[in-house]
Amino acid sequence: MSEDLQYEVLPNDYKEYNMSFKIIIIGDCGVGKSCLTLKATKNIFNNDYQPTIGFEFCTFTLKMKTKKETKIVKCQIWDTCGQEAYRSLVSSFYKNSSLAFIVYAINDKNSFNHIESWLNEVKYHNPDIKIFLIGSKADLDNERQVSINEAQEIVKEHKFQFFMETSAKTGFNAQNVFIECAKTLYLEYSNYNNLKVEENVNGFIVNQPRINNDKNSQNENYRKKACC
Ligand SMILES: Nc1nc2c(ncn2[C@@H]2O[C@H](COP(=O)(O)OP(=O)(O)OP(=O)(O)O)[C@@H](O)[C@H]2O)c(=O)[nH]1
Ligand SMILES: [Mg+2]
Repeated sequence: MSEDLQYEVLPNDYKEYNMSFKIIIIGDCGVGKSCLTLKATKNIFNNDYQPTIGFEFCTFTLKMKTKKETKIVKCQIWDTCGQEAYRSLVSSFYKNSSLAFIVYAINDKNSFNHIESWLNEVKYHNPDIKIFLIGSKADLDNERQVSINEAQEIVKEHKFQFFMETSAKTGFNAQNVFIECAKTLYLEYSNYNNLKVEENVNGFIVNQPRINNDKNSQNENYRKKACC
């Protein structure tokens, strides 16, 4: 199915969708979570640091086309603040998210060393969540403190779904990580089509589907979580 998958990024204000997923963006203060989101969704980059207070919300919508079907996939993106003081507020978002971006900056070894603590926190609240690792500020290669090899090792060790370096400043891979995220979730949950979930104009919401080995209970769980 993935070979024949084509996609088109839709405008920000596109309202309709068939599938909607919650994505949470976490990582230390100042690693560039908000800038990455802003670049990918609005093509804006700001050099000034304006720390996020609590969280910010935006969307990224893609039209997915295969030989079999066309579906609109909406990612609801929760861009969180890295400040310790807001940890308990942020953790309340983990539970209903399908995928998390853990972001570190390639020129900040500390932010890389904290990946495991972010991972433990998110997995504690949501063991089934998928994780993308993002190495931000790739334009600052001359200040690099984290090699691609080091990042790939941690990806292998923790079985993260995906890893990519990005730059909000140059736009390098900024949209690509969100496209990859929408594709990953679409491909995983398009397999549930045989459940014949009724769809209306707003589509259905796939909210933290749980994966387990029992196919029947997996399907049953999905039925409960899908709503029209
Ligand atoms: N050179 C460079 N600077 C960046 C990049 N992304 C972000 N920055 C800068 O890094 C600083 C912090 O960026 P933010 O996106 O606000 O960081 P954040 O992770 O959202 O921070 P909190 O909201 O406090 O958790 C800002 O001064 C940005 O201009 C990048 O890709 N390249
Ligand atoms: Mg921010």
